[in-house]
Amino acid sequence: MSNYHIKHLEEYWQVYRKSVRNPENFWEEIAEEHFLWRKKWDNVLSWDFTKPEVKWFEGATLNITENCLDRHLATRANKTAILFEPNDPKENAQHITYKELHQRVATMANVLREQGATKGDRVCIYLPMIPELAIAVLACARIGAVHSVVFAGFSATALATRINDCDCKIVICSDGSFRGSKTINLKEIVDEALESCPGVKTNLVVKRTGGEVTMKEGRDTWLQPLLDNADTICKATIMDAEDPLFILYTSGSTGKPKGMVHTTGGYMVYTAYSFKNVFQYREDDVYWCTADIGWITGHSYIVYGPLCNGATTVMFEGVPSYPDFSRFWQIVEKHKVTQFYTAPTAIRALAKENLDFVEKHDLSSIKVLGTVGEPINEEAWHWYNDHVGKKNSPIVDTWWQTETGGIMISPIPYSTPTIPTFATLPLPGIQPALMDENGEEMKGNQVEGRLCIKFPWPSIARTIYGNHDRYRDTYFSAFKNMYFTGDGARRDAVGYYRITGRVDDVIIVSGHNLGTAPIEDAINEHPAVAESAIVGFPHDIKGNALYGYITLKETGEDRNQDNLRKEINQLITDRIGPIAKLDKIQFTEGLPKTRSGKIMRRILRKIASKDTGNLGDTSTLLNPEVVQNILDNALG
Ligand code: 6R9
Repeated sequence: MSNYHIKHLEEYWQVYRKSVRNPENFWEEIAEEHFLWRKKWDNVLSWDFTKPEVKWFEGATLNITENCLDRHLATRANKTAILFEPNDPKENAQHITYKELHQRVATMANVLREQGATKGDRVCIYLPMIPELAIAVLACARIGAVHSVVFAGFSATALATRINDCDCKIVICSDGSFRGSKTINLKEIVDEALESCPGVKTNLVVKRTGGEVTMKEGRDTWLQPLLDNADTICKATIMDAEDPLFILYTSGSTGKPKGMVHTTGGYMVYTAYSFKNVFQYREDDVYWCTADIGWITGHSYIVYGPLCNGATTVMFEGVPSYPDFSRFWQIVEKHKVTQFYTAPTAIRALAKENLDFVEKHDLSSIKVLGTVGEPINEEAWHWYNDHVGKKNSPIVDTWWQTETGGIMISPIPYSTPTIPTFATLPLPGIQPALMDENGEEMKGNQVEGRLCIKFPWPSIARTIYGNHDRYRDTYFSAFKNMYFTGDGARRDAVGYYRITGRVDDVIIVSGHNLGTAPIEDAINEHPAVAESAIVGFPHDIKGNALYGYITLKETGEDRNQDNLRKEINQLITDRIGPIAKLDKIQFTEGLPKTRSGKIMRRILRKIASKDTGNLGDTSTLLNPEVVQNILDNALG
């Protein structure tokens, strides 16, 4: 069908206009022709952004793994589904065919069933980037259990919070993980987390590193012996289109992480459709997304989107710098990767290294390059375009969010002209709006405002687990009848979108969303700390890094500031993870506050960014004198 695979700009516009004129018809046609449903829907869409409530394909039943696996068996049984590239280049890559993947998923699903998991139960997955991670995700989906994958770089405290928030009874983890030259004892982190998770009855452990672990009697079980004894056929549990498929946590600007809930039917249709179009995926391609499955990018564009299309999807366990900075390019050459999807922070890190690392590899297989996670700066864009794409492969700058489930604004390669730093045009079915400060939509071009979406799309998250009020307050209350993204954007003279960055207290560091509040909470736990405020400042590689302004309690005792800095960063590492560590810590006499007691982050942001020419009016502050003191002692 023509509107599944867009081939030129004219066609894009035709499809786009159709998708906006009649969204229900548009998505119904796609859902009908390209997926396997056990039963078709009674109603394509019902929605109300004030409640908010969105339902796609109501009444339909399906199992997403039948779409990712079973239906490919007739034509693609021996095609590689997952191409696993280990951390150590000396270890062999694994080509897992659709037939084998189908079997391994079924086997793991049977183990989960034996352990008592049933439809609707939450299962926490804390695994490195090894095949078992994708298999565990799909095994949950097979039996209708809701997976909650927690990125295996999160600390024990962060893991425990996520396990408890959605009340997981089963955890799947590994003994350890390999990352570059390091071996990390993940099991130890899980043990610590589970001390504060009384609800967890079963912890299934995958053996990866062979490192020493302690197994807690009655709770911890090695997975492999269970797999060896399980049946390799597993009947899929039939799910309603609106049954939850997974929960994935994302940072908010305040409070605890938000467990975004995605449902089955709409998520499947949208991720498969967007995957095929944004990457112009063709049958013999080898597609590689370097994200971790612990993030939404990995869920949608390593696992579900590619597998729904019968694609070969690469899973890489390691890091771009090991054994040296040519690792990515060596893998591209080795497996003849055709689509390569990564984050600006990785591009910037690689661009800093000797060009030789890129140039010594044959990258001619590449047809499409992608970026995601944060705004890409012009320099990084050009480096990617010149040295990886050889000016010959379009770059898709894909803007989207954990909450949106799939890519929202992106060029269609070989159709949409690309412009550095522009995500360009909305995908079919996506209706963006830019809002001004008075809550009015800004029509026409050459405008800049807050980015909202005014009509539901199939993969929008349906709620925050256990807190629908927070879902409404966060996304649907800033602007009437709109989904508010938290980002700012500009629409240029021809209608292309450029994302300008977050307009709330979320800071994106190396592509990871970090809320300021949880980091400040961690810092404030330190007995010497009175108060703290975190802001982002531009960083060559990470995009943003964190700058902390910290006031200490007046105890009369003189603490060594370097030791304090170390202790504070250790606290952050323990509570959240090393990704949230502060690059700079300035001890201050006070924090600038408004008369209502709110910290004026705007001023702190400017000082951290060395943009001190115009701090704006500080005279209305409660304590204007602290500003000069902070300026005098600002860190270079
Ligand atoms: C997919 C993902 C979402 C936030 C989002 C925005 C930023 C993502 C971007 C981008 C500019 C892009 N973001 N892609 N900003 N250009 N191409 O990253 O999800 O981790 O939830 O982050 O990331 O600020 O609001 P998530």
